Amino acid sequence: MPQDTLKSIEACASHYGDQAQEMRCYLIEGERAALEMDNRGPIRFDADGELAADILEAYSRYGFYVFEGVLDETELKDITADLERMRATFPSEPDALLTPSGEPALGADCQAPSLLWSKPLGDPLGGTDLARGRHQVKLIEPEAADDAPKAAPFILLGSLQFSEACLRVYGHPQLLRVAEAVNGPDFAPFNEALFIKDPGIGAAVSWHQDGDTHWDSDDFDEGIHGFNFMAQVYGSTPVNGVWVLPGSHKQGKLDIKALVSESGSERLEGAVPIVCDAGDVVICNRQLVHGSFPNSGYEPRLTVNFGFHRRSSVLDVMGAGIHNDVMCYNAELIERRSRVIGFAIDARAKHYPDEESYQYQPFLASGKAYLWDEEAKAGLQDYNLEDLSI
Ligand SMILES: O=C(O)CCC(=O)C(=O)O
Repeated sequence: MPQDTLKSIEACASHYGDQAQEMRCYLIEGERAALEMDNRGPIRFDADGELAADILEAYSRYGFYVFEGVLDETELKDITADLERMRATFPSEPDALLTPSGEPALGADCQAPSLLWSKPLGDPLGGTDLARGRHQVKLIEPEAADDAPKAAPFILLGSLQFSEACLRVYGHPQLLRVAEAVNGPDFAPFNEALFIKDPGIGAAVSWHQDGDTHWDSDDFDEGIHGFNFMAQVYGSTPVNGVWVLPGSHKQGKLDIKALVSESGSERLEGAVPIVCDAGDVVICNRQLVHGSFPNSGYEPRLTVNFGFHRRSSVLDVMGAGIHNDVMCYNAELIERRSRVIGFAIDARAKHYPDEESYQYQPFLASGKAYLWDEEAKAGLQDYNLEDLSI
């Protein structure tokens, strides 16, 4: 274990009062168990160009897989540069329209939600009715330092309208081939966000399963609510990373309060942290029980999150109303929302001219071509009003 992670584990544990020793053991033991699992390695395709069968099998078994070394240092630097540029225009406080220096803030001209905040080391979703009550328990909210800011940036929604570097990750040809392998060649978008977990203040996301609409479906199976890619810009550790309960994506909608009670604490038995180096990209089934503790350690986490669905999971389906208004996702809406895939592929092709671009089957079938230019950029404002939220 890198020395810094151990220091962060000690720092994190020290925030948990009389549970410090249990927390310390949980973090150390969790990391050990995670690194023993056989679900990590580079993205590999077989001789026929199909995603390697053992990767698909491990993803199905555990509900997540860590693709190592997908983003190189230059691409990571582009993302952090975008984040710094965005941070410079963050509102002066939650819901403010201006930056501290009085300029229009990022997202101030958007109708759709963009930057969400939390109290430092808080768990703003846990135990609330937000997101239709999917975060059933409130995690411990440790005390932040006296000099911590009053509010910590938490989630940036509709992130692709604010960051071309994130848009280019969205158009990554190998990741899109993985999306095709898992959800079929006509896969459809879900939503995109940045999870910002600054050290000493970053908020928790309490244990939950994503997915809302299909738990009782006759066609229910492990893949019906899609998956998220989680690209790690600085890496992720047991302290700041997402924890998951392997295999829980196959078990239907679970009673998380009961899991907490059986475990005797919020430290769910059998859960493991998703441990990553910078540049790794996780595929995480949305039905997997997952969550993250407040980041009371020393290392930042920035996750470029973006998900995809099977087309059959969204076509003519009434949305859940979690990421936007309730609406029916007809073919026209899905086609319009999918334009972002086209822009991302073109933005990436322009930036990496030597890379073979991904060919998205629905565009080949419709003959539609999408160019990433100033007009396209302007047209992305509020694109997340049409996230495919199931
Ligand atoms: O990144 C995190 O801490 C939480 C991510 C998450 O809950 C999600 O992607 O659904």
